[in-house]
Amino acid sequence: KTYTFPENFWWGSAASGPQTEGRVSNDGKGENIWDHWYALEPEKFFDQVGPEKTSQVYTKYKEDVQLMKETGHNTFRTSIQWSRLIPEGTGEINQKAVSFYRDYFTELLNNGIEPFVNLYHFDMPLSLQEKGGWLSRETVDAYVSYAAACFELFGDLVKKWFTHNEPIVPVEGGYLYQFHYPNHINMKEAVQVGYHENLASAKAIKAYHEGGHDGEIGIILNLTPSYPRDETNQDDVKAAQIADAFFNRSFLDPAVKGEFPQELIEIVKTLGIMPDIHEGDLELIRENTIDLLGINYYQPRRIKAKETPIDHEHSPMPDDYFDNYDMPNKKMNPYRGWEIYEKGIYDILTNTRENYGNIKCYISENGMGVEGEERFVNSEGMIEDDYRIEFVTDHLKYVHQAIQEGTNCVGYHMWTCMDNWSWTNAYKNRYGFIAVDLAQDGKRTIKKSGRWFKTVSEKNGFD
Ligand code: BGP
Repeated sequence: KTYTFPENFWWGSAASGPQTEGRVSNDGKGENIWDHWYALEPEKFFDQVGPEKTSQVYTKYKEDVQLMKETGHNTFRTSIQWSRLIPEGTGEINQKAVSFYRDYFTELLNNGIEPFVNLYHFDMPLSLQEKGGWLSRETVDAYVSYAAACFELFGDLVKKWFTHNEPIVPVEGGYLYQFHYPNHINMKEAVQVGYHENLASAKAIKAYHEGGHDGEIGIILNLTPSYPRDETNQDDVKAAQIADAFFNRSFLDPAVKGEFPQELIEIVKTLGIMPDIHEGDLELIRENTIDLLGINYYQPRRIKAKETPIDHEHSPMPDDYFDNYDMPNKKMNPYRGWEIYEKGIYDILTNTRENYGNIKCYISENGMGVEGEERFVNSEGMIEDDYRIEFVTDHLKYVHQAIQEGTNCVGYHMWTCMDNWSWTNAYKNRYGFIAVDLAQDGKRTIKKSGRWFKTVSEKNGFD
């Protein structure tokens, strides 16, 4: 069977500024929460490799763009680091950052690679976090000014914009489950943060559309389909729906439909933790929805009904409404501890077609992190990552099927282009098409998957 994708399909990969650029204070960059947290508690971070030592894209981007070309990229996503462009979060613009991003995006365009640019990838400028970060309405205003500055400064080069990458993750990591700074556990704060991220996104979309720019703007969401343990058990089904409302629909519904899910509003009201909503906010969210949806997919969620009744006496958590179900015999990526379930990508795409007006979308992240890839190096010095080729192929087959059935999916980006620094894993798990040797000043070598991806992109599919 031949799998051929629609004409002009976007083939490429995704990365982010904080994970790739490197060097905390280089050329006027301000501190963000990751620079700060690492300096404060380095023992929290795997191998004590911090965000300053990433893949050094800041100085190596020209070489990297050539490697993207050699691996068949026609598109590539990264993010602007807010703290590089506006070191204090508000106010003065760092002209060196303007030159860097303009040169980087121009280099991509000159090599036939369209830059997709995300505005926020978990990297709150420290000075804004000190005033409350996403808890504070001031941050929403600061973010909208930052977004508008980006559209003005780079809008001639960039035609695909995204307001956030995985906005649920700062909510979960920073305010519920303690894997992002500020490391709180507080459901009321979590709700306020999520609300402000949604509001900030809608306001940036409004600014983009009103600014008369000739591109598209969207949001990138990590969608985790929630499967009930037993589809015939109403309690399991209900629990899975609530998990879906918390983790997917909390951003998907406002982004595409302009409204929050009713179940979520009811829960938040019952708990007495409604966010601070100003007059006009909800209309603004309703009227400023996305043009384009980025879908990150790694793993599904397996859910069962709670065995103990909900107890609101202690501080509430989303998990008061469902339990995670440890399904036996599931396929796992042991290095990341994530389930591999390829059909999940098809279920997400079918859902966007059936329930979200078949919104234009693309797969903005999907990939496999593996530890110790050096052991797969062959005599020519190339990592033979057949498992990654298999992982991507298996997911692409389901993407292809969804497209055949009418889903408006226009591209696929793997996470990631070249091995990069990750939030709490540092360089433990490697995800790239291209290997980075930290011991040899970040020397790059294309892996087998990178060579394979070029053939896929050239043929616009595979056999
Ligand atoms: C996504 C993030 C990426 C990236 C990826 C891999 O959630 O958008 O930034 O890090 O996951 O996850 P990890 O690096 O945690 O293994």
